[in-house]
Parts: sequence; C-alpha cells; structure tokens
Amino acid sequence: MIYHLLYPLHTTYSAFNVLKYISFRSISATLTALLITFILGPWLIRKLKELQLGQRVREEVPERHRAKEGTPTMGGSLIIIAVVGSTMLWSILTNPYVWLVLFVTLAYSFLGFVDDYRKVKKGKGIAGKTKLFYQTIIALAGAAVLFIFLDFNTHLTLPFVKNIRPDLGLFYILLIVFILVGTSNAVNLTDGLDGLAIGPVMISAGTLALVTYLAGNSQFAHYLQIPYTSGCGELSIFCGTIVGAGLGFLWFNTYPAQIFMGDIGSLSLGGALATVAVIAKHEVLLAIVGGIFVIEALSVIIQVAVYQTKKKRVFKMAPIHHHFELKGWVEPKIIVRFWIVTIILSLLAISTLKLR
Ligand code: 57M
Repeated sequence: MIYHLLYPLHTTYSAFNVLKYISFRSISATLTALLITFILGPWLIRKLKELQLGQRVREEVPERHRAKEGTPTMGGSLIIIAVVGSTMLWSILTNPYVWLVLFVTLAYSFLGFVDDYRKVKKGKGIAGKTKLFYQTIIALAGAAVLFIFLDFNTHLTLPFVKNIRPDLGLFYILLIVFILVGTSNAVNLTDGLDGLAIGPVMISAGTLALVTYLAGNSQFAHYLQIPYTSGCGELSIFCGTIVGAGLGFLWFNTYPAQIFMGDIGSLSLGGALATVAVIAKHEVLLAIVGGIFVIEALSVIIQVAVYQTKKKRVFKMAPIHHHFELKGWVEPKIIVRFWIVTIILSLLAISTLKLR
C-alpha cells in the first residue's frame, strides 16, 4: 500500500525513492509486524481469557504440562493479523505471489481456527482425516494457481547439484501438496513446548527472506546458479513479517507461556513457509533449515510404525520434545537447544546456495 501511495511521489520527494528497494521494505515490514504484535498482544491475551479460550491439556501429557491448563490459546491470531497487516502495508500488491501466499496462510489459519475453537468449546477438534482433507484441498488450490496462472517452472532444484534439475511436470503438483500439508502438520506437532515452534519458524522465515531476495534477482540468481523466479523477491517482505510477528509473539509465548499459538498459528505458519519455498524453488532448502520440524514429524512416524509392528517404543514419547522431557531435561533447555540446532541448520542451508 505504502509503495503505491508514496513511490510515485519520489520525483518530488527523493526520500521516497527508498521504497523501490526490497531490503528497505523487508526491514520496515519486519518492524511493523513486531510493533503490531507488541501493541495488540496484551489486549488479545486479556480477550482470550475473557472468552475462556483456554487450552485443554491432554490426559497423557508429561506431568509438568498439567499446570498449563487454561493458558489462552489461538494466539496465532495475533501473528496472522500482524503478518497480513504488515504485508499489505509494505508489499507491491500487484505481485501475484504475495496474494498466493496470503491465500494459503489465511486458508490454513481458518482451518486451524475451527480446530482450536472446537477443541476449546467441545473438547474435540476436527477429525484428523477431515483436517488432512481440507489441508490437501487448499494445497491443490495453491498448486492450481501456480500452474494455471503463474507459469510454474516444474524443474526440481536440488542443493549441491546444479546440472540435475528433473522436470516433474504434473507430478510437481503431488510434491507441492506433500510439502504444504507435511510442513503444516510438522509445525503443528512441534508446537508442544513454550516457544518451541515459533523459534524455528522465525529462523526459517529469515532464511527464506534471504533466499527469495536472491532468487528474485536475476544477477544474484545467475551468479549463484540458482533458478531465477521473477517477482519472488517480493516474498522477502512477507517472510520479514513472519520474523517480526514471531518475535512479538515470542515475547508472550516464551517460558512460562502466557499464550499458545494454537492450530490457527501452527497450521498457517507451516503452510506459509512451504508456499514460499515452493515459489522460490527451494523446497529441499526448507527441509534443511526446517530440520527440527522434519525430526519432530519423523519421530511420530517412527514411533507409531515400530509400536504397531513390534509393540516397542523407540522414544520415551513422541514427538521427540516429549522424549527429552521424560529424560529429565527442563523445558527451557529443550527449547533453546532446538533453536540452536535450527540456527546451525540455517547456516548449512544458506551454504548450499554457494556449494554447487
Ligand atoms: C499438536 N499440540 C500440543 C497448543 C498449540 C499422532 C500424535 C503424535 C498427534 C499428537 C498431537 O495431536 N499433537 C497435537 C500438538 C498442545 O499444544 C496445543 O496445540 C497447538 C499446536 N497445535 O498452540 O494450543 C500442548 O502442547 C503444550 N504446549 C506448550 N507450549 C506451547 O507454546 O506447552 C503447546 C504450545 C498444550 C501444551 O501442553 O496443551 C500437544 O502436545 O497436544 N499427539 C501428541 O503429540 C501426543 N503424543 C503421543 O500420543 N505419542 C504416542 C504416539 C501417538 C506417537 C507415543 O509416543 O507413543 C503427545 N501430546 C501431548 N503430550 N500433549 C503426548 C504427550
């Protein structure tokens, strides 16, 4: 919005010339999202408490989680308001990729809202299969927009190798659905300790902010020999808003949490990160920087598969953050160590851009 209103005046007021730079608008969008969450945070926590939208804690949780009963959930609404508001303020709104990521983010957040609301009000959320169905429909809609209107490049990019770029053709649609639904659920599973999910989400968003900036710049893309996607640089602003809103949310979600993000936050943030990675053509890079999400999801898959076949538990409890809890690690130790692992993975992911 600001770009469309003020940039045309740059011939009169040269200061507005700065608005043409993605870097400037990304930093401004990050700080704007942070400000929105700081301003709305306390009010939203009070509101969610008044509306009795408190978390119901599952029976089989490790003992220390019982004290969390009643913590206001659906705090992800704060993140979504800040992300959408700041993106609308600082992005070039004629860019179709911006609207595509906003569509997926809002659609997944609506699904998460319904799940959270039913969990809190009726004690039971949407059935797993139903949730999976709607997640798939939203992912298919996103893939359809990419293929039909945005001339999507169906060559798969792999890190470290620049000459192997298999053309998946229509099969890419299956990959897009797998990535969006998988990331959305993996972030959801990870969101089981105070700040455990939002930390890696912010680090992943910051990494994708850099990747989209480079992939959207023909000179940088050529120099790094990564696929050039004209217009995807604008997603750097959207990624910046996730970092800013995440920081603001973490102010309230850090241990001991005053608020949980709920499925409204975890499903939408996972879908958002996945959509950005698909558009920038760096899906494997997301799997690297989002390695904690992958490990959390794999721990559940392995636990369930081995238990069903051998009646044995590989982990004390899955997802793996509960395994460390039952090993006696205190909550903040698990959280910060998972953030440290994510920062290391982010550095590795960024290095794959050069090592090819
Ligand atoms: C998503 N939700 C948290 C909060 C958050 C198949 C099975 C692995 C599914 C899985 C499952 O459904 N998990 C649900 C995780 C819940 O957090 C709420 O959910 C939102 C995110 N979706 O925003 O609203 C609890 O997590 C804690 N929490 C915090 N701080 C936060 O900032 O402490 C969340 C955010 C909250 C709070 O206690 O109530 C959750 O864990 O439910 N099921 C499981 O994860 C269960 N694992 C399990 O059954 N493992 C089995 C088999 C099936 C693999 C096994 O190991 O044998 C665990 N769920 C819980 N505790 N709560 C069991 C232990």
